[in-house]
Amino acid sequence: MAVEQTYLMIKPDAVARGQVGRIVSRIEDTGLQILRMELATLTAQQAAANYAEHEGKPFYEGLISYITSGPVVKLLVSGEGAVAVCRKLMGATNPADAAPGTIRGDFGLSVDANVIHGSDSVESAEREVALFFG
Ligand code: IDP
Ligand code: MG
Repeated sequence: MAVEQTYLMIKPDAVARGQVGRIVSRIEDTGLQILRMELATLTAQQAAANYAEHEGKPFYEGLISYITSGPVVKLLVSGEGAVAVCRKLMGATNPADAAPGTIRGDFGLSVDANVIHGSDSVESAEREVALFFG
């Protein structure tokens, strides 16, 4: 495996519930390095660019309004196999299917309030890092 960068984002529901510290601890516990971390509210344009692959799906409009509904924590994370390590740490998209010990399994409420976003490939990570950290 190679050293990779990935983009993670703690979503508005988890920020509102005060779960940022515990989630960041889990990311640090992997041994990956946090290079940047920032609280911000996404613009509609950033949200649409991040979720372009889902445009037209029944949950798309709700997803855009949810992800722009309040502050998120944007993270740039680096290390060996960072993309896959973080996807494993996050757990399945639907918290009901996510294993205990994963972030979504332990903190997630529903498929639309599922706590955390993480890039799904090195290519997506490059695009998302450029989008959110320029
Ligand atoms: P991922 O976040 O695990 O990569 P994706 O399939 O890329 O999952 O979906 C992006 C986001 O869209 C999910 O994290 C979730 O917030 C939302 N989402 C996905 N599928 C559904 C659904 O069936 N209903 C509501 N929201 C969904
Ligand atoms: Mg995805």
